[in-house]
Amino acid sequence: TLQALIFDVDGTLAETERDGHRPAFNAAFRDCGLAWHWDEQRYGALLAITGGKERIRHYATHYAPAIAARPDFDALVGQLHRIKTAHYLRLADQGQLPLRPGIARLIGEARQAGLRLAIATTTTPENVDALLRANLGPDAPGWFDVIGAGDIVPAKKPAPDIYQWVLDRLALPPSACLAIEDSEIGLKSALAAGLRCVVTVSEYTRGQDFRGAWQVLQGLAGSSLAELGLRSSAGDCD
Ligand code: XBP
Ligand code: MG
Repeated sequence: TLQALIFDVDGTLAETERDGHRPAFNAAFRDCGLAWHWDEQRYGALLAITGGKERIRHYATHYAPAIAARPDFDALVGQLHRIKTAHYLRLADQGQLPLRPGIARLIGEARQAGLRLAIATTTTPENVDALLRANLGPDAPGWFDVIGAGDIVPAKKPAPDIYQWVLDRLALPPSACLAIEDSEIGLKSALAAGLRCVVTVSEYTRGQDFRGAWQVLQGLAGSSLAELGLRSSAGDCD
């Protein structure tokens, strides 16, 4: 039986990428005097690299090799990412990153039903905290038994490590949990950890390969908890 829901954050709880992370990265580049700008399309391609520091590092290596070769490059990546996080936190605190439709209701339903809640994300822990507080109130982070985020595991999604870390701390087998993800990379991570995974497709993940998903939905606005946990997807019946 279902005992816990494990949520991804970016793209799943909220559409944070295009108008949250992306402008925060661009503001950090500007603050550091770099003439880099990630437009919506470029950013979509860069989402293949999970983790903000990893994404900056990848971009510099390919498009600004002279900067990537500097002896202080690691320090620069760290600095850019700290500044980026500060910009993202400001956007979240200002309420500019609303939850996707149905998310608040689903979390409420799950709590009412006595399900445990957890988070498994590649983003920075402060970002998760700020997003939950801004949208659900100051107590919301405490509703989650386990928040697995950022660099707590070295291998980010699509590696299963973050889900395994969360499962360990929940002390539950994957069969007792349901993962909720928006991307192929996130789905792969959940599946590799042995989890069932519902996909709620987001603006940057339309058209990705969701084979293996328990269900693929365009959003969670119309889905009750019972439907999510119990109904198997049409894809499974092929
Ligand atoms: C989202 C990501 C993150 C954010 C950036 O993955 O790839 O890297 O874009 O976050 P998920 P940081 O949907 O699995 O959370 O800059 O804080 O790393
Ligand atoms: Mg995601």
